[in-house]
Amino acid sequence: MKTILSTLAVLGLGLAAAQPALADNQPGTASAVQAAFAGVTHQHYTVYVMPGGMGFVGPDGQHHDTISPSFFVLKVGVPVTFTVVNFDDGSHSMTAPGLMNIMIAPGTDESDGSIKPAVTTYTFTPTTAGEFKWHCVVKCDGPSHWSMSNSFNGPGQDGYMAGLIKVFG
Ligand SMILES: [Cu+2]
Repeated sequence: MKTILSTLAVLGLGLAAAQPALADNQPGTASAVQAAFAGVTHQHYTVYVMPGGMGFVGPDGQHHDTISPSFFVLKVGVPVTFTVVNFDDGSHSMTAPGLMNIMIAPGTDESDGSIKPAVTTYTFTPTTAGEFKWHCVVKCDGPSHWSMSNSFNGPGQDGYMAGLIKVFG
């Protein structure tokens, strides 16, 4: 037990030491971000939209409509392309007011009952640093619509039909 506790203490110290370097208001952050993005001329994220049966399980034990991954890190002046693969036959969106608005095309219902995924690509260049919330504005995740209910930080459940985008300056 003592070994486990001291191991945890070491891990805790490690985390505590690592966190300040990631905060915006700490000395050295700007140069660390510049170094991390050095040579990056274009970012690419592939995102998957999964309908209820495929999506992650929520606190109610049921699968829910999910867009994954849902948290992103961008850089002012660095173009980013989102490639969104939609396995659902319904439309969705990734709407971040003041930053981006991706309207996601629906997949196609096939005669054998399967859904042919739709691929939507969206490219833009962030111009404003900050933390942005995105959420889906298309009513989805029926019948409960839980994925569209509010997280602590606004509309849509983070990790399902909402998330955050950090844009470094
Ligand atoms: Cu949606």
